[in-house]
Amino acid sequence: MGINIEYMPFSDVQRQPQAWQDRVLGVVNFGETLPASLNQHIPAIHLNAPVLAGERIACEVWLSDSTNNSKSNQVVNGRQGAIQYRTDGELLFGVINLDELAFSQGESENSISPLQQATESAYQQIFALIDALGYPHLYRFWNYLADINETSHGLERYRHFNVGRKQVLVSSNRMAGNELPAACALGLSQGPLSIAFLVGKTPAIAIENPRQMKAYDYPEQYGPRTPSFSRATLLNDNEQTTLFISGTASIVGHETLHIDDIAAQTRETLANLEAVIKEANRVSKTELKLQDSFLRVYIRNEEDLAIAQAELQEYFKGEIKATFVQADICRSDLLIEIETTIQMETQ
Ligand code: 3EB
Repeated sequence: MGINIEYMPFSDVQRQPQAWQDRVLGVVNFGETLPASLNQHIPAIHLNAPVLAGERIACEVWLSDSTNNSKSNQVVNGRQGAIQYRTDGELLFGVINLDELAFSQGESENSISPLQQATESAYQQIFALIDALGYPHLYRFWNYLADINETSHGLERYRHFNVGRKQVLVSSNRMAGNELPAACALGLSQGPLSIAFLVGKTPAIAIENPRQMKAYDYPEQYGPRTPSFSRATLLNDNEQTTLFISGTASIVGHETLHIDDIAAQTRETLANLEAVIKEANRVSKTELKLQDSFLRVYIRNEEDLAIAQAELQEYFKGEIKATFVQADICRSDLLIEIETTIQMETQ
């Protein structure tokens, strides 16, 4: 068993042979134009965000690894409520899109915000599904919502999202221990609450970053409920180690460093990525490297692109494999956030 990740233009997904498409668990795609119809059974989230560079690899495809036939891994399609998913006997990839408007009925001054309700509904549906199907372990969650830094109902929308997410994690007993997934949470200019998730039957190991406070321990200045995610999760099987690294930014301890300085935020983010990889290697006795991995780089302001690219070129000393996407980072003083997944074969 295992998992493969491929990066390509979305239009190439449909051009792949049927046998390849049958192995796809799910798709995370960026771009301003909604692609024409995909194989309707493939779970996909399309994030309506401008791709500033790296368009040719803006679609991330998660595949069930068929090279290992120690277990039968027929990919099966499913739908439950608003969730569309695929499973392969070991992994489950799902997507859910919820329109906040559906939660705005009967709204009053002191009612729970539609975004918090939508978040609770999404996470409740996800956990009900994965617990019922027996894929209870959380590896990686992608969260996208409109206007993440705007205030409504007296609170920043990212914080409404955090309240809803944590509420459901607590009530499903997932805040105890180190069960939290790697994650990202980004703001787009419009669109529904869109969540993709990768979960499975085997427990993952939660990895924290020694340079950073655990996000779920952040002080209250960042909101009434803490952001519930691990800095990374590590998944081991016999053949393969996969490190899912959360959105990583210029935060040391709990504080944002280098306000208004894109170059310095980029360097600090790279230092944080190095630190979390080093910690994962220490824990799992692996030699995972940032070099050669595919990066997704979220940039708040398009005009910062060239400086961020220059810093990354300097660090990687050569061609970088990165998709740069314009999106709002969940703290308004963060200008850049980088996420990646690193894999290596274990002999
Ligand atoms: C941070 O380190 C930056 O709320 O799921 C990064 C990754 C961030 C995931 C989330 C937030 C999330 O706090 C923001």
